[in-house]
Amino acid sequence: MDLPQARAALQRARRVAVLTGAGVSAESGIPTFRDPQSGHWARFRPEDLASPGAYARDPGFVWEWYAGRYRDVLRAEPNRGHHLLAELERRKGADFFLATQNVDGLHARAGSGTRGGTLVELHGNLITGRDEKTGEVFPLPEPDALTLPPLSPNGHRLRPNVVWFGEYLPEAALWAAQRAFEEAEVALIVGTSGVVYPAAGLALDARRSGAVVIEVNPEETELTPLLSFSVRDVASRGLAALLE
Ligand code: BJW
Repeated sequence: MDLPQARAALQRARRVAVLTGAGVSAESGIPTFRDPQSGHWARFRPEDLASPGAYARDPGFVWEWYAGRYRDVLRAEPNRGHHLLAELERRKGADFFLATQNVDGLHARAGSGTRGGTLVELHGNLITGRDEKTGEVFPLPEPDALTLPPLSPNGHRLRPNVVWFGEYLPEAALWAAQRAFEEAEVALIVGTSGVVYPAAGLALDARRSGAVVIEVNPEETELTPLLSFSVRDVASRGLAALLE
């Protein structure tokens, strides 16, 4: 498959499913996880921060990291890649499904999920916290008013409302995504290294069900050999090449 064929398949498709990862937000200035220079995991070990064990050992340290990232994402703006995906949703309507692994809320701020299709956050988000005892989700106070650890209106401690290693993804979101990727005619896999499961498995579900699966990523990934076609470019330009 070549670029004109990939573009034509996307244009023709009624049902489109998209999986995004940290690379989509790189052009908004948000670090990815696994970039060897600027990625989060270049500075920290995942098990020291993004795991239930780390939080149990040192909730203050873990909260400091999440509060800093919360501040950073509120200062960031959605980029052209986010906006192009919102535009694709407008074109496809109810048959458009976007599953993001990102916790930065930038797809929602670009309008995804409000143009007739569906947006799900597979790994939660940075702008809410979850009551440690009841599981209820609450918006976090503005960064300037945030004291750590934040407390829920019930007086219990809030934990970051994200999915750590070894934790289950939100069930309804994952099921809806699995169904959308199995039913999609075209799936786009944008800005993810494709190493974290079950999210990465969505690309494989779609491929197994016969979809055309197109990757947009400046680098080769673990998924590349299994997909139909790869646009080797950053999200903004790669998506523009497919959509415009
Ligand atoms: C650009 C770009 C530009 C740069 N434009 N692109 C099956 C097989 C093997 C392991 C497992 C398995 N099933 C489950 C597991 C275990 C584990 C896992 O997958 N481990 C692997 C790493 C080995 N998964 C889990 O634990 C999951 N839970 C689960 O499976 O529950 C069931 C269970 C329960 C109990 C026991 C066992 C199973 C949960 C995973 C949660 C992941 N959480 C994190 C942190 C979220 C909170 C936070 O933000 O702090 O999610 S980890 C981190 O990785 C984050 C991301 O969402 C996720 C994916 O990363 P992403 O987005 O792909 O970023 P990068 O940095 O990896 O890649 C960026 C890409 O962008 C690169 O390719 C660049 O080239 C590209 N790029 N600039 C476009 N401008």
